Amino acid sequence: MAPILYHVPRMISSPIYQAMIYLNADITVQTLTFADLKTPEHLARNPMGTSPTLVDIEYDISIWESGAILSYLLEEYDPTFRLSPPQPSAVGMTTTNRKHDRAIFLHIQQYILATVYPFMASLYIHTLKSNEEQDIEYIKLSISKWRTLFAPTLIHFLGDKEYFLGNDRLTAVDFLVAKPLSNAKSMGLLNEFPPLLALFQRISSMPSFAIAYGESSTSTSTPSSTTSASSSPKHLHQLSPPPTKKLRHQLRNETSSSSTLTKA
Ligand SMILES: N[C@@H](CCC(=O)N[C@@H](CS)C(=O)NCC(=O)O)C(=O)O
Repeated sequence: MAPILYHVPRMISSPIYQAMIYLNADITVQTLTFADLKTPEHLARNPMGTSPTLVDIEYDISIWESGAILSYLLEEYDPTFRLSPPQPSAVGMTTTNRKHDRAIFLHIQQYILATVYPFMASLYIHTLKSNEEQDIEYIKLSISKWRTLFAPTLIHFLGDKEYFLGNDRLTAVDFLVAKPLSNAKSMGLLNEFPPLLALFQRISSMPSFAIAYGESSTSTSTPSSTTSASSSPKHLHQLSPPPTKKLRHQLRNETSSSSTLTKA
């Protein structure tokens, strides 16, 4: 039985789901609502009551930290390193560049998941409160930190490249950063940083983004629906509603262009 990724659209499970769609990974995605996260059923899987959670009954696995889930899924479903640089210890992988790329990848992954995303998510959630409940000083300070520290640091990592690891070198950290960048965009804080805006546009224009973030008419935004990260025909019938012909075509292009990237 395929592992199940418990997912809430637009949350930090979304970039993981997007990466799995890109890899055409054979996993099942169970879409939950926020309320579902606090049910006894979900709390039994994940005592924190959060998204994402990954369950693989066959191996007695129930894990619920996004960094661990992403790393685990990449190890399982990206054996040819399409979305992450190989571990330097992998057979035949000993060059200095490979060590450098792997270290940079891990560093950016951790920076996004442990530092940028929690900061951005709490600011964003705070701005959804009523005016009376908002702490204006907290908002001002956070916006200033975004402008002077977080955004410039991400731009420093990106340099003048298309993606963090290089031009034509999309990796999972580019998917990850789209989550905090989408919050920044919603708050009107992204357009002033053109390199980040351009990266966000590259990721959010992919058909897999609409599915993973629940923005497509073909998405799994229906509460508690089950779908698959794989777009292969054997799974299409599981999608509810099924992808349109156009989206199926776009997804096929995305996964086949990802194969091309692998070979580059
Ligand atoms: N450190 C966890 C945090 C997960 C987390 O807080 N997820 C949010 C969605 S982005 C959530 O489930 N919030 C619901 C809640 O905290 O009640 C991770 O990175 O997976």
